[in-house]
Amino acid sequence: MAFELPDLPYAYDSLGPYMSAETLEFHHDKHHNAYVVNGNKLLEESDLKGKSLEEVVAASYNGGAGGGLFNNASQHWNHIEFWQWMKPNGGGAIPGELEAKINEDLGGVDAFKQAFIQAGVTQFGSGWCWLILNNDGKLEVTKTANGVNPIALGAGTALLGCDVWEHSYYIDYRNRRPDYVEAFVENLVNWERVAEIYGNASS
Ligand code: MN3
Repeated sequence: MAFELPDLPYAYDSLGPYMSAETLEFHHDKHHNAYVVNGNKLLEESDLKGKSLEEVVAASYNGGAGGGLFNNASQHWNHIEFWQWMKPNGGGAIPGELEAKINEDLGGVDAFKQAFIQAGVTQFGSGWCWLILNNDGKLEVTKTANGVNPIALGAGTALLGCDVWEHSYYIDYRNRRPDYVEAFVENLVNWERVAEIYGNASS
């Protein structure tokens, strides 16, 4: 099954002032599209053609030895989710059941936000910070390098992820990655989407 670039689920100019139309045009139309185009070339030459995207990500990671196919497939998956993890007028209240779980496992919403921002800020170089439901059924804040994600690591379910590659924030925030991750958590996250993934993963 060939990879396909999904449309953004909102207008390019609808996430301002926290993420500009220019950032979304480059990030979605150029960067994400390149993962799709390059991934399809590599998929065509691989024996994973016909597998689901999740299966391609897991199989091509190969214990960390994954090459071009893994990098492009994982970044394709990461970005499909990333667009849906944001919405216009995002942030705000976290749906009750998820908020209770955050309070129980992570010491409260403020502590979660601090940990998530810290993970994004301390990811050296390109990568992602995550809120995952781990294999023990506990919430956990993690970070990964480059395109590595919880599917590759078999680390549980990704409930939320923030792209901390420079292409995600440099137009709007220059070198101020902490300000970007804070704006993501406070003003961009689509918590209904996060709660939906949590509900599916925990039921
Ligand atoms: Mn990106």
